[in-house]
Amino acid sequence: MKTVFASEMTEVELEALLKKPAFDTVELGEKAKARIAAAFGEELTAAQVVERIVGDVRAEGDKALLAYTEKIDGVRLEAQDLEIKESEVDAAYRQVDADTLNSLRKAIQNVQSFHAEQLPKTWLTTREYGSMLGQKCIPLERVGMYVPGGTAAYPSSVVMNAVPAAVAGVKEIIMVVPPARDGSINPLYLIAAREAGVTRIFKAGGAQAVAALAFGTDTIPKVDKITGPGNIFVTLAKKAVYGYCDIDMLAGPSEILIVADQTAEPRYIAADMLSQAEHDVLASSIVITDSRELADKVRQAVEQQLALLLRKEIAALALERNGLIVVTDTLQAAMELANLSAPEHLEIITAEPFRLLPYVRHAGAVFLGPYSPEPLGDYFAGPNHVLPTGGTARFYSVLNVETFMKKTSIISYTPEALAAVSADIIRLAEAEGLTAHARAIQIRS
Ligand code: HSO
Ligand code: ZN
Repeated sequence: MKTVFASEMTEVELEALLKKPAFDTVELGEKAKARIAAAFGEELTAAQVVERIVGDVRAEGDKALLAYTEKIDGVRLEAQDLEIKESEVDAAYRQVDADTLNSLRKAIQNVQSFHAEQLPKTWLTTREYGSMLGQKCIPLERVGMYVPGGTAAYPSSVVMNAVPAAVAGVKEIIMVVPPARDGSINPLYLIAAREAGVTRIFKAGGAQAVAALAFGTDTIPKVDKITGPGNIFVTLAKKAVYGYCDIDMLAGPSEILIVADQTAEPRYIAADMLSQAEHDVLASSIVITDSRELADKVRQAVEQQLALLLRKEIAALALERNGLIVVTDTLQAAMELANLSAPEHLEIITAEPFRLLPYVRHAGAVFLGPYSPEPLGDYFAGPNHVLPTGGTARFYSVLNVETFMKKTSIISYTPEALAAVSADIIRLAEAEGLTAHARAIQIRS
């Protein structure tokens, strides 16, 4: 993990350190390359793999989906095995202990009540001569949520995707999840799905599952929007199907950036950095502080705590690659650099964190004060943990209820209201050379 002094660096150097590489420039690991070569019989880039899979599933539906599930996930299924049955979900409940179920239900409650506050209102106002204008908020009818398998299997993400959709009023919430090599699905996934309001679950993963949701197959229904994070293949597939359906965002590896001053507890900062580093070898953990002393203590604390972790290899590699401590002259300068990075999670652990809140311009979620650690938001507080990464917090929002809704405008004029504006409309229509438009107004006068 590097420590740098902002005052000794040029803006360009700081930018290079803090800005994240684009989601599609991620280099495939040797293992992934070997798996591609084995599955396709030739070396292909991630983009080429996705193009092939999406094209095949679009053209051949279930047949291609099942073929890729066998080829890539190593699981041989028939079309009738794709959907998880109610009895399988019932069985999952017998595999999970009561305390875990209880904690999950409390978390869902919190996520529900937070998202209920976000419900947008349909409105109608009266204007001149009794005309009315308004906006109707309508839930999407059917959405698909992608849930990753492998080491990134998070039942909490099922909750974070499904609950806002359910609160929005989406009738059909379809979940896709890649099966493990033995064809099984993590029981907590199934329980989280039922508890959070998922209506159907299919065993399918990767780009093939995204394509199946976007275009529909005989078994998997076509959805209006696909949400949820996944690996590079899933992300590229979402980008490829955008326009056939909507998508939430293009997500990359997890990130945390902590702005702290000398009053912060270094052990807390180290723990929070590690909480993101353990997600992925590509995760990034950054501290920006105006205290050189704190910077040194954080570094020591990270080393001490790293050894205790189950996933220490992953966390160590992530910190080696993307761990960073930046020392600035002032906290204001620290906030400027935080905005430059536009992190997924921004923690502010200073004497008066709320004083820095007005400086936040780009961040997925902000955690204020020493008792608001990032995992509180990952699991429990209520706000969503599906957040923009890779600097995309400049333009994407956190997943929310409106992600699952659309808006339709409402216009209703009376004869008097239309008469009062007819001349203006006719003039504008004629200026565009659209006489039929002009006539549609004239004919009513
Ligand atoms: N921090 C992750 C979400 C997560 N953490 C799920 C634990 N489980 C991305 O926001
Ligand atoms: Zn997390």
